Amino acid sequence: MKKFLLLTLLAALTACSGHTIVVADVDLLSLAGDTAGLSGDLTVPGSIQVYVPDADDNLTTPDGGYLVDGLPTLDDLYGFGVELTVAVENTGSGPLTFSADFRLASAADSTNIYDGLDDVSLASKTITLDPGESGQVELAATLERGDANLALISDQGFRVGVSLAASGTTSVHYQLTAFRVIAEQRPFDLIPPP
Ligand SMILES: [Ca+2]
Ligand SMILES: [Ca+2]
Repeated sequence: MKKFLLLTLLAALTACSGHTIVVADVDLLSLAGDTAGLSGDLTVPGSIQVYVPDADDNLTTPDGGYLVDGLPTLDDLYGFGVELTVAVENTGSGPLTFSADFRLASAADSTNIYDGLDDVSLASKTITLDPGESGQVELAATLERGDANLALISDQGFRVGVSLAASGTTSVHYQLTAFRVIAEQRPFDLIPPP
């Protein structure tokens, strides 16, 4: 009877193994907190770069970003995805160039997820805005099974953040309006080895 139940369970899981289940679905906007710099105003007589979510009380210094942990132990992650949107308004009287660069880093990369060591850029985009003009930067990226960058994600978790760069002779208001990361696993892969 026990064997029958096990076989039934295996059959059921095998049948749905083409699907994935979400093991992490994180809305950074609700978790990062008010001090993380999710919105702000910058004056750009030249260029300025800020790092969001801020983890060391200084927006202009790179840091460890946001640590997503508490994941189930995973041998082989099936997929990872991020969606990030920054609303931008050129609030000054000169031209503005604004760019965003999303980073994924290992949980251990606690001091700088923007230096290319133990971290990677998964998506970046640049827009230009005339005085008074508004726009948005939308970033999206997915990693599928077998992608070497998935090695950054472990049972210790992973880190995420975005660097925002503004240049021109104006001022800018920015606000992150979406920041969601998803990690997926196939149900069959969650069965522990015998
Ligand atoms: Ca910082
Ligand atoms: Ca690093």
